[in-house]
Amino acid sequence: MNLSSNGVPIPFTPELFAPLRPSADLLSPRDPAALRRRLHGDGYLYLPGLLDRADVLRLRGHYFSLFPPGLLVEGGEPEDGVFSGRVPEGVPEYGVAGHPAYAFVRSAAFDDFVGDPVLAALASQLLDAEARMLPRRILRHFHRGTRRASRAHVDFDYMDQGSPRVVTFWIPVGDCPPRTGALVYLEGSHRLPPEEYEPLRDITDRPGDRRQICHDLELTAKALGRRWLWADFAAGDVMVHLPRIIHASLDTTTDAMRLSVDARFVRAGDTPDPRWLRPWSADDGA
Ligand SMILES: O=C(O)CCC(=O)C(=O)O
Repeated sequence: MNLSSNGVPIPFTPELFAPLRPSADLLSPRDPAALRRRLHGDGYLYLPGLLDRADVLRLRGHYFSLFPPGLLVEGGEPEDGVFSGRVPEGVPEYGVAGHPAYAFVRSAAFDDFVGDPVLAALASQLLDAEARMLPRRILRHFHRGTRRASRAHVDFDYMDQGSPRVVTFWIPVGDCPPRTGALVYLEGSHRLPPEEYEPLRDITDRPGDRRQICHDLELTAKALGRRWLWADFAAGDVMVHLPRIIHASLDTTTDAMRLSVDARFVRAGDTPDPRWLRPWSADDGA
């Protein structure tokens, strides 16, 4: 498997990669205390099939149907989201006002999807208190040819003006194997003191942004002596992670486009980072 992130190749070897541990067995029967223990032990919960696959694919189709003709391969169904190889002319920059993603995260269809009571109930169990979803919910859409992905980072560095008691739900909106641009997690990295990865921030393809850790995933794994945990995500799967686990995404190299949502919950009684109280747009600076 040829993998890269932000154009930097990373060999798919047992030295650098290992599978994520699935935790769906803790859902039925539901064992909230065991789920919390697993989340804090591993830094993440991988929950295959938590959502209804058909609902997820419907949302995928809804998003891709908002584009002018030309984005999808000729005769392709929006639910499949197969890229034609070109973005139609006139589509504004990704995620800003006028781009379909901007209206989409403000739409009733999106609200209904992320408002699924299954997600809120799980968030409350994991936070051990009534949970509140933060309004800044991010839609990420990548297609082949861009060599763009999320650099290694921890969520807390983007939301450090509020309660650190946050859980992130990452939801692939469509099947998302590694080559479609899946998320990968650095094993056990939620336990690392930030000073340990601080030096990696100097090795960056984006000088001036100290929030990301590194764009080179092989270097990050070797420097920190840990493997990247991966899965062959399918529509319906959900990842939950803690705000201090290092994660990143791989480049999309398949014809199928990568679409995902990330939504974050805090305890209803906690004070969240104020930058997360408005709907997302790609140019909001948060
Ligand atoms: O989807 C991605 O590429 C990044 C998502 C992410 O960092 C998150 O959900 O916290």
